[in-house]
Amino acid sequence: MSTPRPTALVTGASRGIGRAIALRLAPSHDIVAVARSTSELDALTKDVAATGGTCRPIPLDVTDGAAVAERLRGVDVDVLVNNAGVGVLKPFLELTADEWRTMVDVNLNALYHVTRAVLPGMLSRGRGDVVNIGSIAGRSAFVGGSCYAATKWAVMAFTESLMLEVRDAGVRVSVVMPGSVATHFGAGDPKNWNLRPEDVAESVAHVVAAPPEVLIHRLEVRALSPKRQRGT
Ligand code: NJP
Repeated sequence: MSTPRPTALVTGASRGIGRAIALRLAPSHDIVAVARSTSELDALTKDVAATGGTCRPIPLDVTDGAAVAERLRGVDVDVLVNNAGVGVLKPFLELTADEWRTMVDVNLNALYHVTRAVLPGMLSRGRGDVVNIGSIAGRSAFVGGSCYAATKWAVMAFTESLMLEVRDAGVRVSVVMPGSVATHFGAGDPKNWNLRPEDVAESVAHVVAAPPEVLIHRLEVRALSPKRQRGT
């Protein structure tokens, strides 16, 4: 009898880094893909199936706590990747209250909703991985990042506190902190030197594949040099 494959739930899987993480983990995990865009989740599901994997799309707004609890009830998750995030990067006085609230809701409050839904199962099984996608903005502030950087600092603190809380129960909690990645995130066009979403996905796969007794708690991933064209 074959052993069932572990399940990886990825939020923000419809595009960008989350999509790349889902595709990277699909050869070794059954994927549960969460985001709001149904058509993009369907496209991911087809792409995963084309490589012989399985992907269950769950269209969901991760800021809706009641909907998250309802839709994730009974879903056993071995690996949770809290990746969904938004960035409105502009001077503080130009940020609207709605933009501020959305960033706090998606980048921080949703971590409560989604983690709260799947962590009890991990604790009862005595194993699991929670990988939060932070940012180097969670360590270095920048102009235009008053709210975004604040949410990513909060992700760092949440990650470390939860790690200390659940490590003895066998659950590993980690943060992967990328530099700039070529996605549709925030404003501005991707630069040639940016990290690719696949680079971040590789780091997440590395964290999850660590030997069972090893915890890679914090991983900062940068492009080698903004002064060099990639591949030169
Ligand atoms: O962003 P993007 P990235 N409910 O805009 C989803 C961090 N990061 O891949 O709902 C559910 O391409 C949205 O799905 P949809 C960043 O902070 C990035 O670059 O369909 N899902 C989409 O799948 C974030 O934590 C850079 O619109 C919601 C995804 O989030 C993570 O990387 C640098 C949602 C966003 O895809 C992924 O960002 C860095 C909601 N309410 C850290 N709202 C970078 N790109 O440079 C959004 O250091 N989503």
